[in-house]
Amino acid sequence: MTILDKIIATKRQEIKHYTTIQESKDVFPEKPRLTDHLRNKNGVISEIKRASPSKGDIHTTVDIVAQAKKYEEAGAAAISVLTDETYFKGSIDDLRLVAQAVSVPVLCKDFMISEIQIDRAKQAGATIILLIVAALEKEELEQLYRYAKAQSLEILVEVHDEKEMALAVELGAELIGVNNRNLKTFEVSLERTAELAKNFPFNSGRILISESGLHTKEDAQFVYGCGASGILVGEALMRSENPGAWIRE
Ligand code: IGP
Repeated sequence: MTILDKIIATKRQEIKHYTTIQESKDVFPEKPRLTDHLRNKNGVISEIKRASPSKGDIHTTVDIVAQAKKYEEAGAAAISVLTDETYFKGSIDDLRLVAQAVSVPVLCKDFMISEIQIDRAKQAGATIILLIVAALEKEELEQLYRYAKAQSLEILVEVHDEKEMALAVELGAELIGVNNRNLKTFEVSLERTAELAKNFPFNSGRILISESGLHTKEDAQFVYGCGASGILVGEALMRSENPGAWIRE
């Protein structure tokens, strides 16, 4: 059993207890679309990541609102919030707090397998959701994609190889993320982005985002050089004394 299988099995149990609030009094500042931003210029999707199965605790006690504001002030294109509790020590309340505090697009980073998770993400103020191709059957992927689209959410479709990329393209995904980390083995290589950029349909208006394992300015330049318009960075920002400077560079 891979770690991804384990996470999905846990998720199936967790979602049985999920409920959505019918009427919410939460107020969220208006947010632009990430797709529009990245069509015009490159950008950093900055992540709030307290812990992970591959790295253990990263920064569990972080003041997430302060961290999110640092990201926003530095010009982050979007903020990603890990909401998985069991493996990443995040929560849907983390997402809500961030979405209330900032005016940049907010990505609910979780392992989506059911529509109720999409409802919850939206109610907590997310404007983007993640769909991981490796975690879903084709029919589930299509169904969740359609569902999120109907809610006017933006959808980041995450892939790791050519076969998954072909599925994402067929789906009509505009935001396609190449995860440099293999969620089954934890192996990280920026060559994933280089490889998958070779046949990427840039000319049909698709946007390539390089995710994970980016630690330095050189790493960022390497994947931008491959054609990525966006980068998704978690650990490096969470460990940085000055995440704003990292983003500005
Ligand atoms: C960030 P990193 O190596 O910068 O901390 O990675 C982000 O790409 C990573 O958290 C991630 C992720 C995921 C986490 C990418 N896809 C899917 C959980 C589920």
